Amino acid sequence: MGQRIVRVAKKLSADLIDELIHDEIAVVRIEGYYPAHLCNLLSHNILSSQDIDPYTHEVIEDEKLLQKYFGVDRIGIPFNSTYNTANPEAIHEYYRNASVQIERLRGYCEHFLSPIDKLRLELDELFIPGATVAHFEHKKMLAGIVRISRAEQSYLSASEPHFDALPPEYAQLDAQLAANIYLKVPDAGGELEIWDIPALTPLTQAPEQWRAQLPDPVKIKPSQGDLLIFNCRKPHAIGAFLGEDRITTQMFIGYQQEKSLLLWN
Ligand SMILES: O=C(O)CCC(=O)C(=O)O
Repeated sequence: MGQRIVRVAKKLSADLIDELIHDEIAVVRIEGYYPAHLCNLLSHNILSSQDIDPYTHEVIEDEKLLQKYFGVDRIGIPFNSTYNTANPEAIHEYYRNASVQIERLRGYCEHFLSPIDKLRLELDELFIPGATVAHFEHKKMLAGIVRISRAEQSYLSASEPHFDALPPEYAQLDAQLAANIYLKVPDAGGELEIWDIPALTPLTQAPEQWRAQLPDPVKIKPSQGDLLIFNCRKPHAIGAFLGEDRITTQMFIGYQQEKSLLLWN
């Protein structure tokens, strides 16, 4: 397994998006997508925020959908945190928070173009028939969450791979990608690890000790300002790291044939 599935480019293009969607490559890396001085401004404002909460991923265990914490914190509510909760308010809170978080991220950028807004515009300009913030239940979704990982807990994300796949009751997607822009990166470790096996279908139960059963992963060490877009239905993990916090801003990109790309968290 080599670096064949990682395409490195200076700019995003329609061809790169097509190659990702059709699983010809698993990862696109756009180097220096967002300038270092704006990454620093954003990171500073993010770390001063009062709105940081734990980020959980949905996993299936014994046919039950559970939320698991992998040592990543967040600003903004991910839709997946509303899937399996006894709290009927959770979904309403998600929708209420969506526009608040979009504006909050813009506020952190102090009115420079945010990395998520830049990506939203480029996806819309490049991809025929465009890209739009999703509305799975006739309400606009969030697009642009902040994810913060700290060195002390980074082993949690590293220990087991996970995958992200929207349940089909919200939208029947033909492919799901994740876009991450790296605002702050640790010196040692913190690679994105991705396993180039066929994309998993939504609601698949990942085996226990999954990492031990998978082939060697492809490892990509992002630099500050890089954009990585990858097929997030393939197992992936964040390598453990030392030193500084690791901060990204992230959104999912859903593909349905002949329709606009759907953007959400
Ligand atoms: O932070 C990363 O490198 C990957 C984040 C991730 O797991 C995702 O976007 O699904």
